[in-house]
Amino acid sequence: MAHEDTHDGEPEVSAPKKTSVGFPGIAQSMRIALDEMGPVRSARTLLKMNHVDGFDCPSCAWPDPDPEHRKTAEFCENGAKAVSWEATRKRVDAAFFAAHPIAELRAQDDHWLEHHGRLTEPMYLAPDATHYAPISWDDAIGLVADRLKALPDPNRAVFYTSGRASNEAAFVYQLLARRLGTNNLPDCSNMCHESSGAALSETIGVGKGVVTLADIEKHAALIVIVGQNPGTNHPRMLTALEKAKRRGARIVAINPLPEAGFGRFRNPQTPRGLLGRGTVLADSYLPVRVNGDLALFAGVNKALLAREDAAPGTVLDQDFIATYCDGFAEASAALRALDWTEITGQCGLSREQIEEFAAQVVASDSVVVCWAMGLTQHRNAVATIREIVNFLLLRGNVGRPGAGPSPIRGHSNVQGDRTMGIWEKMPDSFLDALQAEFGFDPPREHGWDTVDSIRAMRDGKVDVFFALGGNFVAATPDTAVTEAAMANCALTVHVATKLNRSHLCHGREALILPCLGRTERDVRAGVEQFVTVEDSMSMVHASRGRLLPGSDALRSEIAIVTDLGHALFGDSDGIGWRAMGADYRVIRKHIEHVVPGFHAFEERAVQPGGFMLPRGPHDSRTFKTATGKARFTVNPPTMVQVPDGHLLLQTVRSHDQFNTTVYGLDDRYRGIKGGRRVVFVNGADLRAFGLRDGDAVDIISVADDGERRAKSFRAVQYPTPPGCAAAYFPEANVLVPLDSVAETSNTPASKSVVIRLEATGQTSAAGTAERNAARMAGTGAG
Ligand SMILES: Nc1nc2c(c(=O)[nH]1)N[C@H]1C(S)=C(S)[C@@H](COP(=O)(O)OP(=O)(O)OC[C@H]3O[C@@H](n4cnc5c(=O)[nH]c(N)nc54)[C@H](O)[C@@H]3O)O[C@H]1N2
Ligand SMILES: Nc1nc2c(c(=O)[nH]1)N[C@H]1C(S)=C(S)[C@@H](COP(=O)(O)OP(=O)(O)OC[C@H]3O[C@@H](n4cnc5c(=O)[nH]c(N)nc54)[C@H](O)[C@@H]3O)O[C@H]1N2
Ligand SMILES: [Mo]
Repeated sequence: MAHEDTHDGEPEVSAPKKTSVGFPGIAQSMRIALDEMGPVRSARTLLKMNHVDGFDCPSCAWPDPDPEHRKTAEFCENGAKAVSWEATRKRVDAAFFAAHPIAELRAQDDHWLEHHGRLTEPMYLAPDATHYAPISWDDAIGLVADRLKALPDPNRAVFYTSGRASNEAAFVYQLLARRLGTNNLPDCSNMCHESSGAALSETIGVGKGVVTLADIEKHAALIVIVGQNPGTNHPRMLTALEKAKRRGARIVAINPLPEAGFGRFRNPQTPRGLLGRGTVLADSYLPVRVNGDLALFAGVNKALLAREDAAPGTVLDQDFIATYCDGFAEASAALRALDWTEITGQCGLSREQIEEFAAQVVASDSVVVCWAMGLTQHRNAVATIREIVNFLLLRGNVGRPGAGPSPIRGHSNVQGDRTMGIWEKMPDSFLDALQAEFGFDPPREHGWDTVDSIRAMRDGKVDVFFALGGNFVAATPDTAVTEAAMANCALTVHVATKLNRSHLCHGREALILPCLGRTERDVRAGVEQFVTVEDSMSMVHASRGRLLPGSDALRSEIAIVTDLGHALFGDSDGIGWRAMGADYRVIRKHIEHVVPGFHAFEERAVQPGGFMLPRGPHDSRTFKTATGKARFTVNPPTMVQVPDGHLLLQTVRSHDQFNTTVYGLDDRYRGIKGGRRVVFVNGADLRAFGLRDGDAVDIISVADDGERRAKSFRAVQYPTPPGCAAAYFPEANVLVPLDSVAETSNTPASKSVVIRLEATGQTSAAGTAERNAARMAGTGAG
């Protein structure tokens, strides 16, 4: 990786890859590790990843194998990148901030900002100042407390959370917000799996997945992977899929892009994988049109019903439907009435392809459906996921081994944060428990989620924006609107490990509070502490950092939040903020009392592998829905209308990024090297626009409230269905209208952006200069 040339430039393009991992993956992550950490630290750190006595990988939320089955290095290319990035020896210290005015930093791209290294001490930006300057911890915490105390209404504060916060940090953080008197707790999940949570709570009574790693590895006969790119975003899932394949399971991938992870997998953990040809993972691949999954699943369900009609008693699980479900009559009638041309027209697949998929389903005793952002970030996302629940219920594929819905979560502890109460609308049962434990009245009125927080900030309803991690302005839609919304706040505060754009799009005053990362030793009152996390499959376990902290001044997120709690409320409220900050066991005791499923938390957290939270639908076919049954629902297929001459753009991650953290400028599997401003388009569409592969284009999104432009992209001819396009997030976020959201979940529809392309008549290299100029001018085009 050429760190000297860190600016996004003219990319080199080659054919997409059909094989994942193997030696190139290891070589790539070792390059980054050596560059960031040097050899000794690299070896020490990477060997402790995902070990029973080590730290939880801060990358994705994929579960760890049983303790007995973990490899010496439970290694994954992108996990290694995430760890190296955090454990880097580079530093962004007071001298760095003195040398670089904010205006100059804002002109840099996201890769440049983060690659300068770890933040080392608290920094303060005074009103009208041009530079951040050092501030002591006491003054920083005192300042935040003063501003919060001065609020005329606690709802003028917003507390954002990114999904890397531990259970303990999340618990004290939500406690602080609610003790202050607000439920304004937006989080990254609002932009991520909120649609899954909404659909699953309504239909099966829990907002998260119910499938375990063993279901995938050992039991499922058919694994459907829809709207997910596991080779890049959950690389360890490929190992699980390989195990499933070797015992005879079948895999169907549904995706507008033929991602490398569906092809030949060369497992870096086995000689077979490294030296042999590897294992082909997906048996079939359905190139669905972007946003066409609702129609596709409605079609499969219709086909299953037709097969049952042709041979009654052979296709549906009638006993399961009769005993455990309701709504079947209405849902099946609606599906039977659907028109095939409507279905095939929407999803872009033929009736034969859909019938063939239905045949595979009927031939499989148990089916798991895994999905991620390809489903959740559309306007019809909740309806699509509800239709997938219909699909599973039809054949009783919930509540038995190898079957069920499996939303694959993103951030390593995003699921745990929700369990701990990070949600703007926690149910009364949780708030009652909080009240009983701490003796104050938590607010009951729902707070703002991410999109509503941005609207409130834009409209001048927020004075203090506080973020526990994340990169709010880069991760959220409508970059220009969000940046202006942040500037509208009186105070913006970021608890962070690395410098990012959100620290530079600040309120009138701003603070950066540098914290420990997962990899680092956390000692409080002379005693080494650990924290806990919950993975995508409801396993809760301990995580212990091993490295010396990046600077002596770093504090844990828990210490920062509990110090703020003490500064706000002192000892008078009896909550004992200081005691929680001094000994995390105190926090775990409170969690045990407040959150269901956490009995004997302390003991169970440290047992090898941790413990599993109860999953009613899977364990006992218990469905805590409005009717106490699993619910079939009616979801008429609809999709975003795309006018002639326009495409539907989805925004994706490259192989070299973690959300807004850009490790490098390559996307190896998709054949892109050295640049991120690319837009992937079907060849026929390019020709229809009079464009050729390699042309420089602007991307213009069109919405009811007007047009938005992202400048200077390179058009790349790519095997995606006609009418579809893809570009990288966060560069493309400027195109996503704030008001374009999923129904019910309010998740930004960042994978359903209606766009057109405009040739700029220049090479994309010339565009780089223009783009930098645009960023300097703060037009939000960057
Ligand atoms: N290395 C790495 N790991 C990560 C992350 C990271 O950025 N880097 N991010 C983490 C986070 S927070 C999350 S949420 C997850 C995200 O994991 P993913 O959801 O895999 O991430 P995306 O890159 O958004 O990929 C979306 C996939 O859905 C497909 N897709 C897009 N639109 C549609 C559609 O309409 N229908 C179908 N069927 N498919 C569609 C895209 O082609 C792509 O393959 O990964 C987590 N893990
Ligand atoms: N267009 C588009 N937009 C999207 C998406 C998309 O697919 N397309 N995906 C959405 C999704 S799924 C998500 S989850 C969000 C992600 O949104 P966020 O969670 O807000 O963003 P991240 O990029 O994960 O945050 C990176 C920053 O977190 C900080 N950080 C890293 N580790 C730690 C830590 O241990 N503690 C603290 N306090 N800070 C830390 C670093 O300073 C780093 O700069 O983005 C969403 N936005
Ligand atoms: Mo996410």
